[in-house]
Amino acid sequence: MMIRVGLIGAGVMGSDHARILSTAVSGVELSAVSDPDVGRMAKIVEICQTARAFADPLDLIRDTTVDAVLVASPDQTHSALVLACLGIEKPLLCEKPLASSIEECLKVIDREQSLRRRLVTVGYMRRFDPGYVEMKRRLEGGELGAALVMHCVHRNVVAPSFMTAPMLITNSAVHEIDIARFVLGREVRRVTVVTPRKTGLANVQDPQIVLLEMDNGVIVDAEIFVNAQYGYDVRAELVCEKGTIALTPPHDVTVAHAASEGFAFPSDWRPRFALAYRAELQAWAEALRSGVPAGASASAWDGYVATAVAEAGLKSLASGQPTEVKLEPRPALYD
Ligand code: ISE
Repeated sequence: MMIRVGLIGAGVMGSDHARILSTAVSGVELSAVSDPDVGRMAKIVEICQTARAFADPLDLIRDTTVDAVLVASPDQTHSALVLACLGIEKPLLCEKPLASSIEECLKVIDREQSLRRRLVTVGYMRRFDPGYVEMKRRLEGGELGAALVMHCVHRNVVAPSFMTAPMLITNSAVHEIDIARFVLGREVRRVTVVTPRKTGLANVQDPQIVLLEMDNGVIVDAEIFVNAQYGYDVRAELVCEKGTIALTPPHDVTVAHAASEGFAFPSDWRPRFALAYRAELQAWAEALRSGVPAGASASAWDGYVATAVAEAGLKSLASGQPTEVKLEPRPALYD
């Protein structure tokens, strides 16, 4: 039997998820959609005719034809929708970030713990990107020795007009925070945000360098540059004792033309992480069927940690000082 998914949010990510769910993921069908914009909802129903439109997302969550919920609405709405799902014990995948504050994340964790089972998955999709998966595998294989430094680059073409300086951390750098924890298998103990000369092509402080000090001394430096103009470009190189492991920019062909040779950068994260989004949603579909969360996927705990590290980053951005990360004890549910 198909698992019926209700989608909340039909913007950039929501409509991409709808497309992937209805064309590339087995075992699920999109049965409902909710978005304040009626036109956007209609577009989803057009491409996915099994979906019924709901004006109120809470009605969608409660509807008995919805077995699981995919939350892809604006960041500040996430935690209330997640709590509404947990209130009736409905499993969900919430786009990153889980919530906008540590307190809201902890409410989700408390609620999930009281249910004694994991119903929340957070959409940190890079955990399913073949490059990062291979980086983690090679590190754990041990042939390169211990990890020492991780260099990361996160560049967007142009940021939307509502992007503020703190959002470079809460909206973009959270991916670097999550993937560094995932690949290295360690927690972040201190964050420092350094602000280089600002680009003249944006009004906010852009770029920013986010330095993460892991609890075993590994340093992660992440350049976050959301108005880089030339293309969507995510890089990572892990420097180990006996060698390095670097992502190769994914592209199908290299074109030689007009005295140069190269490949095109995508314009945003959807094509760059297409395989990751698809694998993440397929893993979620299988987890919904089996009731066992996918090993690689981010839990509510991972969502909380990313937000806690990001909050330390915000303090460092404001003060210019290194800022300690203080985490709550990890509940057994997330072991
Ligand atoms: C966006 O919200 C995403 O999640 C993308 O993956 C990220 O690269 C981008 O910087 C964010 O704004």
